[in-house]
Amino acid sequence: MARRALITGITGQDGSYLAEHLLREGYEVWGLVRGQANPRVPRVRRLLQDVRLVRGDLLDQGSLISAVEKAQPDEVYNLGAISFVPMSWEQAELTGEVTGMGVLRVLEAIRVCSGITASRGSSARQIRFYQASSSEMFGQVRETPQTERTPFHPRSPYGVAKAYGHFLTQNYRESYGMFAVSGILFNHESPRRGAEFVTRKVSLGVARIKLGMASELRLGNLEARRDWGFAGDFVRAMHLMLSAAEPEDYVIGTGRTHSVRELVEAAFGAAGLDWERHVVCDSSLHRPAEVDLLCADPKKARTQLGWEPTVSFEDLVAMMVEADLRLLADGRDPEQDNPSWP
Ligand code: NDP
Ligand code: GDR
Repeated sequence: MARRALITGITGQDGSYLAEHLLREGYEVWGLVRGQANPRVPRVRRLLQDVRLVRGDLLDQGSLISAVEKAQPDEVYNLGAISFVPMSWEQAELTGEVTGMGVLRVLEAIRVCSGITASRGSSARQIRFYQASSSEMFGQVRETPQTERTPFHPRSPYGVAKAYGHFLTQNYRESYGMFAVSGILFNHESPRRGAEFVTRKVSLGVARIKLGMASELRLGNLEARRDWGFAGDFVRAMHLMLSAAEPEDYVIGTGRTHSVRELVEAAFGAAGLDWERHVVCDSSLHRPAEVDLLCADPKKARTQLGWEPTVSFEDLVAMMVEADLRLLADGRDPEQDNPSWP
């Protein structure tokens, strides 16, 4: 029998790459989709044809129990979240409910469906659980690079909600003996990245300027530094964590850090443009509290899981710029369509 995986956040960047990876590994893949007429659902149905969809919402406990009962998964990957950091100041309560309490609801759905209680631990056929934790939990970093042991100091309601989900996952592992792990993933990008995140905003901006559709690109803090990797590499790490002999948390990143300014230089350079003629710094895009520097130490993942990133920062930026040039040149809508979906 094929192993079965249930993915929340199937309509997002990571959900699509993870689904493709698990299908290649021979899994039966289920994806949780929400809403009455979610515009991203037809795209998933069209492009990830072998994925089975089940309705549910991270805000609704009963729907998650029903989804687990229906999919009967061996593995659950909780990727669903409000994931855009600036939105978490505007809708802090909703972010807490979806990104934080949503983790509790998925864990409870697994616990209830598995018949686990405080006095009766997990059964032989355990549902393994992966939580999408984030380097945003490190926030104002206490040390560089950041490891699994670096203390958290989140700087946004999003980071705080992720820290709650992280500790809760650890707590369910310790309280109930569940195989529940968190991947502390640093920024990872691709041509499928949402247009609100800085890498995709820049690659789309470069493509629009190159094709004469725009003349400027407005950005916020150019000095922030991030450890940017390729999403396709990072989803492999999620699967490796759930395939390991013991449930443990891992930092996943490349170990290299670049500023937003360096990202901009690389992206404009990839299209043969001079960024200083087009980029406008807009202080209204600065955040109430910024995360200045993130850089992973992925040694544990390398030595225990054998995980390595394969795409460099320079190749990632070039890949995204080329994909957006093709997308816009074909007259397609970046909000609806995506060049490298299968
Ligand atoms: P996206 O923003 O692309 O996707 C978020 C997903 O969450 C979407 O599928 C969205 O579905 C779903 N979602 C939102 N609200 C709900 C809800 N109430 N119930 C069910 N699903 C919901 O994120 P990514 O793919 O980039 O990231 C995946 C996960 O990894 C997220 O949890 C993110 O916080 C985390 N993460 C991401 C990193 C990155 O660099 N990409 C780094 C570290 C962590 P819908 O279409 O219905 O809106
Ligand atoms: P981040 O990603 O907040 O790190 O969260 P984002 O790409 O939004 O910002 C990265 C850095 O770029 C700076 N920046 C801008 N950001 C955006 N979005 N738009 C701009 O115009 C702009 N100008 C400068 C930001 O200030 C910031 O310092 C991502 C998300 O995927 C989270 O869900 C995930 O947990 C973390 O990565 C790890």
